Amino acid sequence: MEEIRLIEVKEEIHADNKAKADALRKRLMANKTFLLNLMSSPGAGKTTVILRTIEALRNDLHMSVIEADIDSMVDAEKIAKTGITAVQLRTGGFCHLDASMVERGLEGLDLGSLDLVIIENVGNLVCPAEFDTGAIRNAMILSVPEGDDKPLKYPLMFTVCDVLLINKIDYLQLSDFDVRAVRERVMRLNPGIKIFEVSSKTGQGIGDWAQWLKKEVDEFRSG
Ligand SMILES: Nc1nc2c(ncn2[C@@H]2O[C@H](COP(=O)(O)OP(=O)(O)OP(=O)(O)O)[C@@H](O)[C@H]2O)c(=O)[nH]1
Ligand SMILES: [Mg+2]
Repeated sequence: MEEIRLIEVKEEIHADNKAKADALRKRLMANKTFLLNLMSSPGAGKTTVILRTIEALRNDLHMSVIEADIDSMVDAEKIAKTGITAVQLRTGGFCHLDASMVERGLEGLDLGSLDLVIIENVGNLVCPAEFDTGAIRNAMILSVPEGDDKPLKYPLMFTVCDVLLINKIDYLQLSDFDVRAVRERVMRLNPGIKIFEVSSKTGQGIGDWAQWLKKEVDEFRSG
C-alpha cells in the first residue's frame, strides 16, 4: 500500500476564494493536469465510483486522488490499496473544501506527471456547491436510495455541476425512484449537464462514464 500524506486544513476568508481558484486553474492548465471535483451526500458512492474509475482508466491516465473528510483516513486507505497515490485532507469539522485547501492537497503531488487528479469532497449536498475548488470540472453523484426529489431540495449542487452520476441503479427495482423525473428536474436547472446512470456495485454504466471522463481529459490536455 502507498504511504498516505495526511494534511490538516483550515478555512480561509470566503472573498479570497474565487481569485485563488482561478489562479489554481491557471496552474493546472500550465501543467495539463485535469482536476475533477466529485461531490455528493455521505454514502452516495464517491469512493466506490473513484475506485471503479481508477480500474477503468489506470492504463490510460496517470492519476492521483485527494480525499477530504472531517475526520478519518478510511477512504484514502481504500485508494492507496490500489497503488494510486492518495492524499488525505482532514478538514477538522468543515463541511467543504475551498481552493486553498485543495492547493495544500496538491503540494505533495508532482502535477507535471499527472493527467488527472480526482478530489473526493466532503459528503454534503449544500456547502461544497458554494465553493470553487479550482477544479476544471465539477461532478456529483445522486444515489437511488436518496430519492428523486433531491434536485428540488438542493438545486445549487445540480446547477454548478458539469456531470451527474445517478448511482446505485441496481436498487431501482426496489425503489420508487423516478429516473425520468430526475432527468427532467436536473435539465430544467442545468440544461448543459451530462447525466450517466451507473452502478458502481455491478459496474453497469461505468464504461460510458469513464470514456466521457477520458475524452474530457484528452481535450483539456490537447487544448
Ligand atoms: N448496491 C450498491 N451499493 C453501492 C453502490 N455504490 C456504492 N455502494 C455502497 O454504498 C456504501 C457507501 O459507498 P461509498 O463509496 O463509501 O460512499 P461515499 O460517498 O464515498 O461516502 P462518504 O465518503 O462517507 O461520504 C458502500 O457500502 C458501498 O459499497 C452501488 O452502485 N450499488
Ligand atoms: Mg467516501
